[in-house]
Amino acid sequence: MGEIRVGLVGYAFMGRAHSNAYRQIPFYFPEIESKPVLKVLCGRSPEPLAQAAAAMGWEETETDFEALVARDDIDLIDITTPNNVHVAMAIKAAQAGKHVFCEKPLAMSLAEAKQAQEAVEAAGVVNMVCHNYRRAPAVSLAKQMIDDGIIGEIYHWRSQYLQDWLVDPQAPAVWRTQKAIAGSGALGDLLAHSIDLALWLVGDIDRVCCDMETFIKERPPLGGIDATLGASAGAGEKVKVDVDDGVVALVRFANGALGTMEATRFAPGHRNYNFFEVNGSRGSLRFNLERMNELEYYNCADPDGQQGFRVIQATENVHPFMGVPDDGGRYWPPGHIVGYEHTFINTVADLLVGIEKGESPAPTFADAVKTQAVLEACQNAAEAGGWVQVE
Ligand code: SOE
Repeated sequence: MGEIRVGLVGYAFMGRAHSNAYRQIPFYFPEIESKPVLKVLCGRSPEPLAQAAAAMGWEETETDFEALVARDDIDLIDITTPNNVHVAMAIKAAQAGKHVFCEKPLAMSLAEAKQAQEAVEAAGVVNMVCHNYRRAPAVSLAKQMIDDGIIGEIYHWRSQYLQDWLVDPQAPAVWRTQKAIAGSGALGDLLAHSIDLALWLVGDIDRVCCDMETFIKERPPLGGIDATLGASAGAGEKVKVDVDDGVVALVRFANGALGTMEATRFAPGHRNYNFFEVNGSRGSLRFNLERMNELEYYNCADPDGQQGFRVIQATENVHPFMGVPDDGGRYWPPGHIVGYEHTFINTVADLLVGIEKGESPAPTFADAVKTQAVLEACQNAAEAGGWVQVE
């Protein structure tokens, strides 16, 4: 039985989600031979870093990323930092021969994403980007049903990724509102998820038309880990917001399907409404993260008078990530639902198996370059106005 010794960079929201996922693997995926070892937690500030490492069960801490990637007792570097350092870290990790797992979006630009892809492929290391929603059981079920032709030829993709955490003008500036750190706003943070799912479920995207807006152009500075934001702002001064608050896009897929997408942090009442619907010649599928265990399915072949969207609760042993050889269920018996954290556990499980096999699980860095190409086309279309071809 091997070990996969992990060096995790970052210990905020995604750092916690990834740490929990590694810890849960032996519990829910006992069949995975290589056990993840929470070896080193890396961050900038020694005191909060030490507290996080103790709380989450990391063996050691490191404030020097270069020292981390130089260690010969680390097999996997997991990057959960803000977006502007993803690629620099991924390249250094790959060049040091480490497998690389990186939070979305992979990069700040298409050119940068390609550099990351080149580095991991040249180094021959396993690489993956954490688009966790693919591995919500109901979403993976949608993928199976689409691939099995259950809804036939696809005509439409329709997605909405709606949050509301910035609609208050007094909500302070954070790194996700700063272009120099995040690269973009709702576009790279939320639409990236929808684009990844659209590419996976429907296929390549040929061209886009897009518009976006920054509704609130300056915000109060924040303390804490975002204290650097607005550091230059004097007392009472505000921090400029230079990323999009909301984005809408029209999409034409290479296979002829039509798509509409939107993502915003200004949809009061929607906390994390990651929704998509796919319409095909034989039926439709519909998913909403706020009802994560359910996939809605409309079958055109249902008898007249009995047609309607049915709700599949994706908690049976036959559903993706829910069954194991015995009848107890991977997590729980049927009907005992799972949550947001399980999308990360499932993702990390596939990553570890990929490392065991020497095969990069999707979405790989190459897949993420395609997402980055659509993001960049959206940015260009919003600036230029009109349709832009996806590189
Ligand atoms: C904030 O919008 C955020 O944490 C995103 O960064 C994540 O990718 C998304 O899964 C939840 O919301």
